Amino acid sequence: MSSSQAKDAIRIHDARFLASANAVEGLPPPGYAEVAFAGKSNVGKSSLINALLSRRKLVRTSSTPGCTRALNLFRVELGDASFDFVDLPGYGYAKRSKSERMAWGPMIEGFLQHRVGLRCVIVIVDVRRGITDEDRQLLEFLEHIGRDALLVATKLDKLPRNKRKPALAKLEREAGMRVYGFSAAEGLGREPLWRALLKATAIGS
Ligand SMILES: Nc1nc2c(ncn2[C@@H]2O[C@H](COP(=O)(O)OP(=O)(O)OP(=O)(O)O)[C@@H](O)[C@H]2O)c(=O)[nH]1
Ligand SMILES: [Mg+2]
Repeated sequence: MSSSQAKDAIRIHDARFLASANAVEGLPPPGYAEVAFAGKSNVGKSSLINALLSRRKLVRTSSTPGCTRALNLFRVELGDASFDFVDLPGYGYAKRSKSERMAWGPMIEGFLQHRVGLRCVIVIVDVRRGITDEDRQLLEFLEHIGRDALLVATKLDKLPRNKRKPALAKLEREAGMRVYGFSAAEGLGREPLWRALLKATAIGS
């Protein structure tokens, strides 16, 4: 990393767990601009949050799908801006009841539709699996309700280096929008995603 990159790197002053709830009504009132992380179960949402925050274990992760079951709120402080990050339960988890599996569930839908502090939704897919029907439904739903979305393809480290760019380009064609490559395991893509996030929430330059 060059010295100018190091100087510009996003540094987290503080990141801490704030609250957990099973419905929007159970969350504290919005404090700062909120960024939510959504995606299929086990895709790597919680790991991505830890990587963005440079914390190894702030958010609980697991190789067993269905690890995150509630809406979990984390307060994030940069030098000159604060955010609340919301880790959402994954959708498409086969062991849940049928009604829960139908789409992404009433809890997530309620949050996405009604949470007034929400500024941006990060939709996460597995770079090896691409965009599923549910991911597409979610992106269409977000567009329909006027929410800004950023699409992230994670687990990039699972692909050989020469397959990464073509896989991201293919995903961009399929999605019709920019795709941010990421790897929580290798810390790839952290800075570009932070920049996009700051822009989408209109905080920072
Ligand atoms: N190799 C690799 N593994 C990852 C990456 N991100 C997550 N994982 C692994 O994938 C599994 C699921 O990660 P989580 O972050 O718990 O996924 P999640 O989307 O929060 O899962 P749910 O809360 O169950 O919906 C864990 O075993 C992680 O270690 C990545 O970038 N690379
Ligand atoms: Mg999780």
